Amino acid sequence: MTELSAVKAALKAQAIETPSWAYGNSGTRFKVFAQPGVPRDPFEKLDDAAQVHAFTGVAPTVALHIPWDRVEDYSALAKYAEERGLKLGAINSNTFQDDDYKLGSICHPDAVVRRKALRHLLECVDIMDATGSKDLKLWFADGTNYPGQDDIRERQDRLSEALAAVYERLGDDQRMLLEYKFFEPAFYATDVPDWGTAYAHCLKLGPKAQVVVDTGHHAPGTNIEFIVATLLREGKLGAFDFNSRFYADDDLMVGSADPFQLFRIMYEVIRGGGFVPEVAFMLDQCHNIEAKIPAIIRSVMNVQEATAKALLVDASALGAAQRAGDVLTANAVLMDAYNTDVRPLLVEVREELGLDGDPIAAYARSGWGAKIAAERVGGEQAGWGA
Ligand code: AOS
Ligand code: ZN
Ligand code: ZN
Repeated sequence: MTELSAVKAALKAQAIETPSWAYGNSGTRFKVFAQPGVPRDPFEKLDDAAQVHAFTGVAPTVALHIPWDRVEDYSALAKYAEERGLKLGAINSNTFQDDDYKLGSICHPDAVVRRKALRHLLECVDIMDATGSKDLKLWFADGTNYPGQDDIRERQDRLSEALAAVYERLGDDQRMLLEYKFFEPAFYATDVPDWGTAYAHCLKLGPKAQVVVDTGHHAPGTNIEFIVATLLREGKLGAFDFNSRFYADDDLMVGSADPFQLFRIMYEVIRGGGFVPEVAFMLDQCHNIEAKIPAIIRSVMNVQEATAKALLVDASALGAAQRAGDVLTANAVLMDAYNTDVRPLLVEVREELGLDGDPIAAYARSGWGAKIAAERVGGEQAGWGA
């Protein structure tokens, strides 16, 4: 059996990055339901993120999104984070909310638009220098809606050229993380649709380029853990954008739609040696109808539960059954771990960290939600679903 102390140590060492945009108002293209007390600026988003970290103990970094989190002085923002026990995490670029990007950004047919998009990406690296962020997370809305609209191959050339320019600009300890998505907002062809395309670009770029797996960006039925295993094997899995999907890029709380899938993914991460600190565990979610801070706390807990179950897989029993070709036993070993109620274990882990065993209840008791609802008037929208 896996040593319990090692499981606990791993759970204490896990770090889950929360996204600044999850704290702000968000919605679908039909409606944004504003919530009382949402942050009005990036500093208040950090105040809320500090609550998530305070109650879970495992959410010490916050991803920023430029321009949604644009501030005058990024070093001051980093200092503000540090004063609250946080660090600034990945910088997420945005080349999709400008009229110029109607036909794409770095893949656009017009070189003037491509240069504008590239300038933004390079500015994001400048911001990383100021914040101390290690990761530049790149998701491109680029693609085409109709066959023949643009040349698929030329768009790949443009993509490759821009990525190479960004790669050149990275410092020694900085990475670029390339995210793929098979559809939306483009509906015919996305320029980075799948892990194979992302992997091919990252391979060509070099060791500082790695792939992001957003769990919501796959066609139904895709075996995501196979992708995880393959990318890890090739040393190219940089990060996760965790969320849940039922139909498309639903951005629901991670582990809510399919906790078994999350467990299988975490098992492959651990099996492939990607656990702490190689692979960044980031959330990429929006909380459109539920209270945001408790939903983020819940999401962190869901990742912890899947991780705990994956850590509990009896590797030697599993290996023995696999080598013996004992299909049923091998499957049973995996399912035993998945079916373990790890909540008491996680209560122990939290108490050993000096935290309340029930972060949701502790947050509710803290009064933070009522305080921000009273103090903050006129919260801003995160950027989605305008
Ligand atoms: C978009 O679908 C992607 O998931 C992005 O990772 C992300 O949600 C966006 O860039 C917000 O920063
Ligand atoms: Zn994402
Ligand atoms: Zn997405």
